[in-house]
Amino acid sequence: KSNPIKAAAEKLADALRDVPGPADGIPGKPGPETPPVDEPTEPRGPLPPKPDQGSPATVSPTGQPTGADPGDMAQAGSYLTTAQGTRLYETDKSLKAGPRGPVLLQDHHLREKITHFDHERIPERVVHARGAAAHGVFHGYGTASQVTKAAFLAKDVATPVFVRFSTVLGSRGSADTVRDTRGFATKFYTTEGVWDLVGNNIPVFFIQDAIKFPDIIHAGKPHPDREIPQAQSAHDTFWDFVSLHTEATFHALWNMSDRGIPRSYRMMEGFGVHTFRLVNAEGKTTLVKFHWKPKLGVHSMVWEEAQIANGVDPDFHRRDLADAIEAGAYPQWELGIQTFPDTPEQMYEGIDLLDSTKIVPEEIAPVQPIGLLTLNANPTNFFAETEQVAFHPGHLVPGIDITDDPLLAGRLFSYLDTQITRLAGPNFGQIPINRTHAPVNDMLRDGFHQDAVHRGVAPYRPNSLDGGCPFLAGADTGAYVEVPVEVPAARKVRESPATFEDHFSQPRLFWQSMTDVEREHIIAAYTFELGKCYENAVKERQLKVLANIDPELCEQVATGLGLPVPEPTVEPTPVQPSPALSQLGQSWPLDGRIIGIVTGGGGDLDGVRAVRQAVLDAGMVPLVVAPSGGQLGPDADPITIQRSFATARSIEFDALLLAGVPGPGADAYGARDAKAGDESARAAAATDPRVLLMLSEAYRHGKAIGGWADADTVLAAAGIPADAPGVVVAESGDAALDRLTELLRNHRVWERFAPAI
Ligand code: HDE
Repeated sequence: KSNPIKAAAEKLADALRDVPGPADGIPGKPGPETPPVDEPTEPRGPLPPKPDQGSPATVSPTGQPTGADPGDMAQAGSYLTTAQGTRLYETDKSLKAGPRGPVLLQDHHLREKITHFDHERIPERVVHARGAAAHGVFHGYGTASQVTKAAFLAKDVATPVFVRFSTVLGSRGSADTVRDTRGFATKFYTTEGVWDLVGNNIPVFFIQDAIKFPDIIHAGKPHPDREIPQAQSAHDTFWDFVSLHTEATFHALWNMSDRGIPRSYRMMEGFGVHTFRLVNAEGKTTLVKFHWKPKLGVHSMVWEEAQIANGVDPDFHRRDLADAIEAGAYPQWELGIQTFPDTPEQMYEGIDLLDSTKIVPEEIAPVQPIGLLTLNANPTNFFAETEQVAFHPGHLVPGIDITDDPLLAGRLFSYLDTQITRLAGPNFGQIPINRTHAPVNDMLRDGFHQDAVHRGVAPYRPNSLDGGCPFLAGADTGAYVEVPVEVPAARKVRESPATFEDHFSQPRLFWQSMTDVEREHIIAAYTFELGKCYENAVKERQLKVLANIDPELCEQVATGLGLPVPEPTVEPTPVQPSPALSQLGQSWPLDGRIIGIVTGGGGDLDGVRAVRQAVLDAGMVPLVVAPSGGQLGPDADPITIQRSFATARSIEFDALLLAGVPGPGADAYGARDAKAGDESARAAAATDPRVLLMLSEAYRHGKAIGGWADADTVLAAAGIPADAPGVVVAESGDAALDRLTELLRNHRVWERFAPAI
């Protein structure tokens, strides 16, 4: 008697024999019947916009033309409708039983409107919650083709990108200019799939093993009882952890240096931190570290400036990025790699390449440029793009592979995991900003927020019912094939390599690479941060850590804290300084730098006009500051005032130009403070106290100050010697600007900062 199950199995086996044979999971080895390379389906295109709900074009806050067609605005359709498209006749009043009666539960529009609003927010990122982003393009130089087969790095290939910068510790609404690490995450929409380079502006990390991530973040975030302080490391729990966990020493030192308070996202370096493994067309592998080098140089704020900015303009970095892009000052970075031979030890010149608390100095492994990133468009909608973008170090393309860095291993798990909560389910890859530009042909199905309408009946392999599709690729048809790295036989242990135990030689190297003024800033930063701690035990323990970095650093901070100077506990090994780590000593382009042109409203308006044009011609941004808003000069040829004395503050400007400050408006403010017969009071009376504050801050913060006409009177009133470093009073606005521009190329007038040691 025939067995029906056996008969069915034989029938299935017959059917499968006819299915074109894929490579069947043997990496790099296409099967004999591999189908043609043509993709079986079209790439997933963007969803069509809903009727009357196209994406709104960017609206310029400064009224610059954006080319936006009013018909494109989400708000511009002819009639207001419900989410279901039913037209509405009223949206301001609920449905009631009579004008004074109770609101009726049956008001479907009220319920829909409020319910949707109730669910507008999604959880913020558990770290890096505060960010700003931009679109751009990446051009490969082709110089990496020797070491990687990644198609987007080939010469002249242009790849769209989306970059999100962020702080780490603060909530979504926290201030931008806090002392913190900055995220620098880039999504490359390559033809071979998405590659995410999820990096930071600091090349090392607090921990060597991902299992410590919840610890460092719990220590850095606000205290769980009162939820303070927000977006700061200057508190007991952070320094408690860092002082106990000395592998965090180097990252904390970078944070205490000027790198912790960047002037702009446009002026930061970026680092992939971990060592990655590249593989070329011949299968040869190379270990690399990724670097982003900003064309504008690496620049920072000074601490007082950053603190003022937190209050005066908490969106300082977000605004700076958006304004620069809108003004056409497109920020650019070169992507570079340090390359190391892929030896079994994975060491370079004694430095463990799997230890993310170590750098490889550029002097011993130069950064070789491999492409250029240009950010040239602001996001259209913050939520849709900046908030919903999902980066993941495991988004890799052929030619780029990972190493066994234990910090990276945990990240490869964490990003997808957290995004499933943050973006409510596993389908966030379908959100427009996250969509790959390569064809998608997966067998992932269903789940929350599934937007695709998948056809067919066989989302599984092997299948015969949907023609056996889709097939597997091989290495020669673009498959991502992991490098078959040897894994040495080993015992299963919870241990780190012995090389991970050196926590102080690289902090020492960093300290010794700093100039005097940078060291002064570091001392001030530790003194401030530890001074904000309450527990003496924490401060004393951190001073012991500093003693192991440098005795002078430790002594200065201890003096500032009023605590005894401890002895080092570790025998210092000699280190070779790395001048590349210093931010000083070079001259840089000035694109998008902001010059405040301060005028009392009277005086040399033609000079103001000329200098404003000269600033624009130099690719910088002039902001005219006057006693009140509105315009200066005749209606026929007005000068628009961008900032009044009430809205201007020094932190917004990279340099100041004084164009005849004492004027009718200024007198009105200053006169009340004048005392008869007092020379300096008379001078102060000629000038608004807010201008004097602006000048003294700019002076303290090492900013170039120039002027013409009666600028020296104003400077004298502010207590600034006209012959002080970086102060120029010239015959005309143009002459003053010329000299100011030269000073600005060094970012700050460094001579103004007294060396502490
Ligand atoms: Fe992240 N990190 N991270 N991180 N990280 C996240 O992913 C994590 C680390 C970095 O603009 C989270 O989607 C672990 C190093 C950036 O959307 C989360 C560890 C570096 C961003 C996460 C690290 C980074 C994140 C939170 C220790 C530099 C913002 C939200 C092993 C190389 C990306 C999210 C954006 C975000 C985990 C350490 C960079 C929780 C477990 C080292 C730039 O998944």
